[in-house]
Amino acid sequence: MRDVSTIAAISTPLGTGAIGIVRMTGPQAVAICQEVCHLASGDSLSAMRSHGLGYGAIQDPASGELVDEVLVGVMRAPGTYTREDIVEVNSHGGPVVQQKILSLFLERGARLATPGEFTKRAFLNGRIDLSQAESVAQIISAKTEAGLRVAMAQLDGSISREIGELRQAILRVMAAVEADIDFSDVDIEELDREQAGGLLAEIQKRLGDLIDSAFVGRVLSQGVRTAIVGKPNVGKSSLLNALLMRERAIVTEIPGTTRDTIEEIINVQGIPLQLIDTAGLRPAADEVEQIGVDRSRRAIREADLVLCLFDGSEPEDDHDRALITSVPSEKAVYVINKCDRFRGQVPRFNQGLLPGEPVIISAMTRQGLKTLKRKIAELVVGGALPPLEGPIVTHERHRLLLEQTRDALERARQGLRVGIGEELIAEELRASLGALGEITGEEMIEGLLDTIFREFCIGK
Ligand SMILES: Nc1nc2c(ncn2[C@@H]2O[C@H](COP(=O)(O)OP(=O)(O)OP(=O)(O)O)[C@@H](O)[C@H]2O)c(=O)[nH]1
Ligand SMILES: [Mg+2]
Repeated sequence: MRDVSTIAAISTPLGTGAIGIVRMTGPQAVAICQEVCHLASGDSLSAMRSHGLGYGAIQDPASGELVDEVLVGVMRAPGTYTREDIVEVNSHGGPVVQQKILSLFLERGARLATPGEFTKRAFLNGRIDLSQAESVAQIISAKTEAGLRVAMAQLDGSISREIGELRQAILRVMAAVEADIDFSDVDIEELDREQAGGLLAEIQKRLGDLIDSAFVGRVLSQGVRTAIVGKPNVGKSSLLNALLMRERAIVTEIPGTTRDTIEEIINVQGIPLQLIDTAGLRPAADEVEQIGVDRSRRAIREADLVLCLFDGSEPEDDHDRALITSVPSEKAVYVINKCDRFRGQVPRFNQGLLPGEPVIISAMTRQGLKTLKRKIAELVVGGALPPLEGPIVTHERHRLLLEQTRDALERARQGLRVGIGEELIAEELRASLGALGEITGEEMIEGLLDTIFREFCIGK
């Protein structure tokens, strides 16, 4: 059922800023705003030209009190973000001012928007499909230019178009196996079973490419979780600071300085790394340190990449050996620090213990950091990001549905090959269409929208 309420929210971040925007969408948006907004021109808000800006003031009708001087934008349906009437009030960016304007709207019948509800309406009113709506949250949270480009392409319909073409192709196969279905809306020529099987294999190949793109997509949109681990005092926090190029974490000569994990994002050759500095791994001296050590262990488990740090100016000990065995070598980068202390000589730390070639650095003098970054990029994407051509899947939800589609098509193809009944094949094909439809939102399952839009910020 169509929601005809009018909703409002503060759309700019809470806090102080030069300008703040309170936004309202729905059939009553203009009427509600008109009750509290007076244009300097003396015109009424409803007389304003669509997509124009008016200068005026917001006044509380109950007290007569002037709330703020504002610029008001009126955008009329259907050529708007939500395809409904939208009013945007640009006020001074103080939280009290914005809250007051919002309250005036709510008192007059608007409802506070839930997270992502403006975008949800854009979807429900048919302006964009679900995959495009999901890209909006991604544009907002993009961490690198490449991540932004991929999210923008998705908003522009890169995924929607690919899904549309795959859908048409599956429908052609369906027509071949299920002769009495009415496919008058699809432009199809007759296929025999063998051709249908060939077409299915082609579709599966395209699905495979899409599924493969999900790795790069995830890297770009979420970043690579990269934990820096090692025993106390090897220079983990110093390395975090050196990579960030600012003094983010406390560094001292006292072992056990870092007690909680610290997370920051850096950009390494276009790849966003979510760096996590951890508490030094050793038998903890107290409860606080123990919690820190537990968190470090969790960081190792959850990380995509682990920088295992050692102090090259000291011989290895049991803590170093324990670390080497506790990190799976596929996701480990071995780093020997403090090379300024053994300049020109071999480190005292025995490199022979390591399952892979270490990078030798000094977090203090920054020596070796470029090599370390290059090694990280190599491990994550084989050196450089692949060219971002064609649609790239960035959502885990989409990847899982694409896999479901591919599996259903595989069963259909096998069915065609061994000659099972048409109904069974048609059923698999329908399942594959259903999974594709869930990506774009043509096919809706209970609770799906709530899960998706919960991730959004309020006011978007
Ligand atoms: N000479 C030299 N000293 C370093 C280098 N990196 C770190 N240090 C020193 O080593 C000490 C420990 O550095 P931290 O970065 O706090 O070490 P950590 O691994 O974070 O230690 P915890 O948080 O206690 O686990 C400090 O005195 C740093 O100045 C380096 O490359 N060369
Ligand atoms: Mg530290």
